[in-house]
This record gives sequence, C-alpha cells and structure tokens, in this order.
Amino acid sequence: MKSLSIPCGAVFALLLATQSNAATVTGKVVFSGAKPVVRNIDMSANPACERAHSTPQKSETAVLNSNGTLRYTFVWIKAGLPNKPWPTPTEHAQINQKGCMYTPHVLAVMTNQPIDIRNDDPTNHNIHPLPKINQEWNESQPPKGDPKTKSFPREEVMIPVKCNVHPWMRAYIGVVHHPFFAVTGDDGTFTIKNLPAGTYTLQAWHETYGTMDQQITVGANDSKTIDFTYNK
Ligand SMILES: [Cu+2]
Repeated sequence: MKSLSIPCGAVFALLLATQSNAATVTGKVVFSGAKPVVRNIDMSANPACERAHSTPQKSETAVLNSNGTLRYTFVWIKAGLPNKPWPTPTEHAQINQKGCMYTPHVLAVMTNQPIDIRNDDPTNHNIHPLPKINQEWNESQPPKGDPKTKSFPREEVMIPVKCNVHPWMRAYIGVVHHPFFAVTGDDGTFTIKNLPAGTYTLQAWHETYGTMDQQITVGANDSKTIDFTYNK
C-alpha cells in the first residue's frame, strides 16, 4: 500500500501546480445600441399560465440591465484550450418550467452533464430541444411531474428549447466540452476561473444580438478584465 502514497502525492502536487497557474477572466457585457422594445407576453390562450402572474411577463429576447449591461449573454472559451478531456461535473444543472416560462432562460452546461428538467406548473408542458449537432427529442411533462434528467454528449452553442404547448416559451442551452464558460445575470458580468495560461478566442453569444469574438492571452495567475460591447 505504501507505493500508492507516492503517486497520490505526485497527483496532489500536480493539482496544486495546475491551480497556481490558473488565470481568471472577468468582464461585463455592455449594450450601447438602441434600447430594445420589450413586449409583454400574451398568455391568454392558456389561463393556467396567465393566472400564475399578477402582471404580464416580459419577453426575454433582449434584457437590458439597469446598469446598461446585457443579461443572458453566454460567454465561453471558443478555441485555444489544450486538447485534453475535462472532467464532467457530477452536479446536476437545473431548468425549470414555472409560470410557463423557462428558468433560467439561458443555461450553460458541460457535455454529458446531467440536467434536471422540472415542471413546477399545474399544467402540461412539452419540452423540445432543437439541436443541430446533438439528437433532437420532444417529451411532454405532466403537472408537477418527476424531473426528467437529460444530457447532451456533444458540444453545441446554442441549443434552442421550445415548448410545443406554449409558443412563447423559449430557452437556450450552451453545451461545452470544458468548464470555461459563464452566463451574464442581472449585473451583466461574467467570470471564468482556473484558465490555463494561453491564447484563446473568447466568444460572447446573445440570442438577439449575435456573437462577438475577442482574442485574449493570459499568463499564469493573471487576472484579466475583458469587456464586450454590443452596439446594435
Ligand atoms: Cu409549456
């Protein structure tokens, strides 16, 4: 058994070395174009959906934060990583159907990472991802039914998800073969940690405003700030 302690120690030392070489990239996604018109979603065709809200839900296709940044932007390392497998998290990602909306609107996972799909509504949903690279599927889910656990084996940015019952329902799932990605929230920022030193293509994707690429170079232990500005 003693011989085992040597490789374990070596692995531990290697892990420490890897982490101390890890760079962090942070930034924000700024929007400087014409303010998007945000329409109300008409759920009157389905009273169970409409009853779930005291005020109409807003379209999420272009959500501007109060600080001038853009929500639901997927930011990821598109190219430049060493060609090696990255461990898949065992932690399940979540997507919920609540009030006849998908939460979150934009989800990012690793390839093969389990995704729990829940229906918290008192109504049927039909979850229907529309991938081009992964396999398409289409399943109904009864009110407050058991979660469905799914995953996507191949990298794909992005997979639109629709509900065949409620045409306004739309989500996007980004599936990446590595862990270097983020989605902007209500402050419009993103953080990508533990990035090995190197030169990369960093891409921002937004469902309405499209993609933007930037070349970045990070050294060991760097903390870099990289902003994106959409001006549409
Ligand atoms: Cu639905």
